[in-house]
Amino acid sequence: MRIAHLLTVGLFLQAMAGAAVADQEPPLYDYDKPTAYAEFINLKGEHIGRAELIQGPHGLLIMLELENVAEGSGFHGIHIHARGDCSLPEEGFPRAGLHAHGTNGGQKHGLMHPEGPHAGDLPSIYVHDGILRYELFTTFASLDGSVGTNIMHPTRGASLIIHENPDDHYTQPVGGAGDPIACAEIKLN
Ligand SMILES: [Cu+2]
Repeated sequence: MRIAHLLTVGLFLQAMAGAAVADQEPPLYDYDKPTAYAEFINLKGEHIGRAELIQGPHGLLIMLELENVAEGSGFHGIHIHARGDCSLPEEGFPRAGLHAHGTNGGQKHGLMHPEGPHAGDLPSIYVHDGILRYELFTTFASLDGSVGTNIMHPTRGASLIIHENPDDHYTQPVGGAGDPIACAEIKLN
């Protein structure tokens, strides 16, 4: 009887503690910074996934979730390009522009180039059987100019481009990454 009573009190206290934690749980990020999203399409114009972009106090987090990116597995270059225009997919997104760069970014392409990098340069991604789940982080670009270059040009916008080959982070103009295979216009929430 007594043990049962203690158990009941214990469960009740546990429930109260759980409720209190839930009530007081702070938001994931308790600062006022912009967020954005980007829907990827392939060269056929088909939707293949999404990126969530969150501006933090030290840089930009880019969370990628994609399927049917490419046949098989391998590394692919990915960059922030200087125009938010993924039209003409069958022509390789010619309106997405060059890599985003700015006064505080380098003038040459490549994370490993002494005169680089462009603000839009990023580490390459590895796609496994066409699928990608990955988080990228950059201090060279931001959604508001608070860290590195503001990629969200008021009229041109910006896009994320995935290339057919890996980026060697040095060769001009795109690190040998080849043609684009997917594009996503970055849109502020
Ligand atoms: Cu690129």
